[in-house]
Amino acid sequence: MDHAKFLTRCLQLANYGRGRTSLNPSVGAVIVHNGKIIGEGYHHEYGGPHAEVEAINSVKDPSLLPHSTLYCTLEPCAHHGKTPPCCELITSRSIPHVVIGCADPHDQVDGKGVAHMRAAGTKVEFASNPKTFELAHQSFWINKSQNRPMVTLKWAQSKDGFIDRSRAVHEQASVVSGPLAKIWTHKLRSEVDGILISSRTLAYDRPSLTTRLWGGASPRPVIVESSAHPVNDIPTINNLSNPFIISATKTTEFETVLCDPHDIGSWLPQLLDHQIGHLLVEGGAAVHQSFLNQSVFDQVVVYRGKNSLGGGVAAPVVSPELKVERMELGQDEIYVYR
Ligand code: AOF
Ligand code: ZN
Repeated sequence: MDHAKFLTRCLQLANYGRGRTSLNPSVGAVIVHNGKIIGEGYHHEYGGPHAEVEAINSVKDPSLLPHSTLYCTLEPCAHHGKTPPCCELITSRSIPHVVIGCADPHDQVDGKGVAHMRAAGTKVEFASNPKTFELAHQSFWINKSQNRPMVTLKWAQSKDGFIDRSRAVHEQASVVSGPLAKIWTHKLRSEVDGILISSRTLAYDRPSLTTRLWGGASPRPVIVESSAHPVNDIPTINNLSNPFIISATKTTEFETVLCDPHDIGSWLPQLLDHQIGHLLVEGGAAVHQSFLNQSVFDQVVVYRGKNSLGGGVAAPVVSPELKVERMELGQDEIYVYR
């Protein structure tokens, strides 16, 4: 059977939900009869129907279900959460064969979906490469296993390793990477739930932190406030939609986590309570370096531009032990470290 082909289609479908489902996983499912896809679905939003429900409901001729195979990226759920258990829907519709990308680490599922289906006589198989599917659901796995958001660090550096020249706050930032890298960043933003910068970067770069060059919702801005750059003194805070402040003191009307901002482990898990399952950190260099030093990151995306700056703010240092993938994007190179 073409398990790989249909599971790949499930991954494509899962990608449509990415950035919209946290803290739930972004799952895709297809239903196949006689080698043809007769139903497809994905989890669209937190609290909404699961992928399997969408796929089953999309089948035009339900009499084919007892002769079909259901493929899905994640083990069908076994619990009553915001929606009823998918494994019971599958057995009630007499679907005889299910192929799963990877298990669900949620403690109320974790093998119970598979056990229910097998007990009902359903043939249940797993993909030969579950790691691929765990990676597709990486933020969900990290949320469940480490009780914190997934963290992606991202910056652009010049050919000679600087993220900016040294400059005054009113001067424009140096342009380090090209226009395609900017679009790629907005795509990345559309896939996450929160975007973090320091109040220093807010003052110096005046970013809007949106997905305006790509589709999808903009992530929630998270500002780490330092006493040298109080948020109240930075007028561009008002350009951000519903910012969330990490600070030692409550200095604004915005929602604030009171903590020691330098101790990342003390406040990061609290972002889960605000539906931030995947956090993109966009700088500056000191914030990136703290995440690196405290080993709180899952992925690092570095753009390397074609021009040199000859000096300025040095780029953070990534451990040479991490695994790296290299891509080219227009005039820039992209390195993804894990
Ligand atoms: C599936 N298919 O498409 C997704 C699943 O509160 P609920 O009912 O939405 O349940 C959320 C949990 O269900 C979530 O934590 C995860 O274990 C599982 N997500 N399961 O069978 C899906 N999104
Ligand atoms: Zn489900």
